[in-house]
Amino acid sequence: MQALDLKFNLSINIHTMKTTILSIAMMLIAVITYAQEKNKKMTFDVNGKCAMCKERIEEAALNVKGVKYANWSIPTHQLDIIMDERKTDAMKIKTAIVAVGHDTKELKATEEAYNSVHPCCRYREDNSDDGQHHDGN
Ligand SMILES: [Cu+2]
Repeated sequence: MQALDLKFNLSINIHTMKTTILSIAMMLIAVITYAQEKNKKMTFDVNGKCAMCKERIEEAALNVKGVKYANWSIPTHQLDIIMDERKTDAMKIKTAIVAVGHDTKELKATEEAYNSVHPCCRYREDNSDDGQHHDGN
């Protein structure tokens, strides 16, 4: 009789434990899903110079799955993004941007990618169109 009781209690405890672990896991998933925004806005610096750069940068960003909006400003070099955080992240977007030759703060374009941009877009050599950073007159 006692052995049966013990077995019974043990099976109940295992069942309770499983239920507890399951509810914790479900709560965690709910929290993570909630934290990921469908229309997450973000802004970061991207190097470039002209309207051609603008087109190239925005196209590269918009080609990333989950990016809904991309607008790069020529004078400020700021790229405004709206993205679905469940599908993409900032690093993926930056990777796509450096792949077409434009530097970001964290990631830099390879020499090869940089050389693929139009000669008038060579932002590394010439800062004449850059309104914010004057290295000297
Ligand atoms: Cu350009």
